[in-house]
Amino acid sequence: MTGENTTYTAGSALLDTLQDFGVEYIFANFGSDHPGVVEAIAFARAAGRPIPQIITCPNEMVGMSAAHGFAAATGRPQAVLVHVECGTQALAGAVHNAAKGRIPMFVFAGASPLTQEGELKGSRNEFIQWIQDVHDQRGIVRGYMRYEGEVRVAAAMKQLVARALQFARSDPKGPVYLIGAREIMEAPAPEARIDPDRWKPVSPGALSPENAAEIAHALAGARAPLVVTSFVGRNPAAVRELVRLCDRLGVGVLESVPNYVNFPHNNVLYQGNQWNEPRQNVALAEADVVLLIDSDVPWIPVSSAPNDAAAIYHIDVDPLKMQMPLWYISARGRFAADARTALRQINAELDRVALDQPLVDRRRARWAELHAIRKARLDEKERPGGRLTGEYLTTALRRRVNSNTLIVTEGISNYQPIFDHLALDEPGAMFTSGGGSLGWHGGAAIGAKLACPHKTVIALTGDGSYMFSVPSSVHWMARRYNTPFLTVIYNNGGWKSPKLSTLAVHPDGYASRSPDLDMSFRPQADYAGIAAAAGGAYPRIVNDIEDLEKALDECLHAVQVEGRCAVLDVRLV
Ligand SMILES: Cc1ncc(C[n+]2csc(CCOP(=O)(O)OP(=O)(O)O)c2C)c(N)n1
Ligand SMILES: [Mg+2]
Repeated sequence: MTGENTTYTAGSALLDTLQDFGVEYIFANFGSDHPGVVEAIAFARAAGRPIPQIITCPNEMVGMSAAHGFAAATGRPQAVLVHVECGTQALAGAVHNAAKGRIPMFVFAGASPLTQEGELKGSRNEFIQWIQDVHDQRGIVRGYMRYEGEVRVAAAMKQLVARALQFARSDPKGPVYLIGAREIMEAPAPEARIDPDRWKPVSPGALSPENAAEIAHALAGARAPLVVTSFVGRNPAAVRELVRLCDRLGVGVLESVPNYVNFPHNNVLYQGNQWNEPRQNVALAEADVVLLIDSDVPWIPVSSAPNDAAAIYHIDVDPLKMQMPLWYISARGRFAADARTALRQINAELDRVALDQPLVDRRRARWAELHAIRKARLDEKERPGGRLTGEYLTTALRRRVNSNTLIVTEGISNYQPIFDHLALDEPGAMFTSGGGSLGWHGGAAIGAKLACPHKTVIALTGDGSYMFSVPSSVHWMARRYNTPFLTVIYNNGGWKSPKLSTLAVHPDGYASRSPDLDMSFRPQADYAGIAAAAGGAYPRIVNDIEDLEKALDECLHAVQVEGRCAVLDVRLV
């Protein structure tokens, strides 16, 4: 090869380093800042050099949510490429979701050229490059990134990418952000590769032996020991240790705002999941020792809290919650440790302890009793011939879920019915965004399907969250990249949650008597039709309960047999 195409630039260095670190996809939205990268991609392809696959993302939030879904399903960080400060802003709430959900990923944005009179290759030649020049592009996302920086010389590109990925993969994991101006991306860079083995993430933190013993003894001697968790299920190996611990000791498990499947829901020790219910949780009230492990919101004190005498032990890779201005629980001990490592240590400690078996049996019997009461309550809501509720819809879905199903949920006011009535046992079978910025599920489903092409991916969403998700971009991408999945819309006619929020604060105010709180979506859009138009999805609306089963089967047929997306819009009562 000859001419300028032979130049190995910072753009090439970026691609090669991502490739060497095992990044499989770059979710990309290009602009005038990217000639160096676009040329480097074409150069690598022409030269037969492997680089990550480029996924064209018409919308940045969808792209970043896809990287999120991929990493949540696999633990493997992917890359997102966006256009200067505009594209960074268009990442929108996906930045929040990745940060709060502790999802590793690498985000790269170009920056406006640094020169304006042709001094360097890449110098300004388009009007927009003055308009997009801002003082603090990185400041847009600084509050959310585990690491952010600027590539100031091409020679530093590989080390900066490696360093950013080291942060992303070390606890607490999360997104990282790098920028590079146009001239930097065009500048020649050294071709020498970096050895990813020398840039491994920090090893998981452990308990001290004394702390492991203290927690093991507290649990072993408790009257009613309870684990509270939200995301221990992020690592299925940690769930196995948790099940072992709870089974041997008779410890109950309460999920609070779960982001993953943290404990088998059909184990008699399982005590349900807690969200915004404005009442005291029974298991939490009964517990005398609480092991809080991997949770950002273990309870909501004004509604539900452990009793004052309970001894609380808190294990988290970040027990200080360094990104949260206000966070406190009255714990007896706080320990910065990885959940799986800590649970394994506690289990090892228990191997040396003689257990009081009658005490273990009594505890187990009490948790089993509460489990059965809860189960009976749930069964009641599943009766055939009932109304078309979120509970009923989820139960119909459960009958079609198996070990080959992967669910992403943005069910919002139906989060709890979804977790309750899917009653999943397998860690990894379902996850949420872990954050609160709506519109995540569509992109996440694409990423999950790229990660697990042989699984049936199902995205559950509220109607509002469906509209937030930029379904036109989602379904264009799903067809273009052959990632068929089923979307089920829990359609309650608009935004129910802000209405519930208002009524919780003003139960008898004007709003409680108002017929219209400006949160209704009537007249409704043809949600499924949007997906059909954008990506050839199979569209289906269910108004009547009798149509539900057949519609679900037909949608799954479209996904599993025809290989196209399906959108099932279920109008709930
Ligand atoms: C990006 C973003 N905008 C606004 C909100 C505030 N918000 C929280 S829940 C909700 C309603 C979501 O509607 P839908 O998905 O239909 O769920 P529902 O509450 O009706 O079950 C809104 C607007 C948010 N969390 N994120
Ligand atoms: Mg809704």
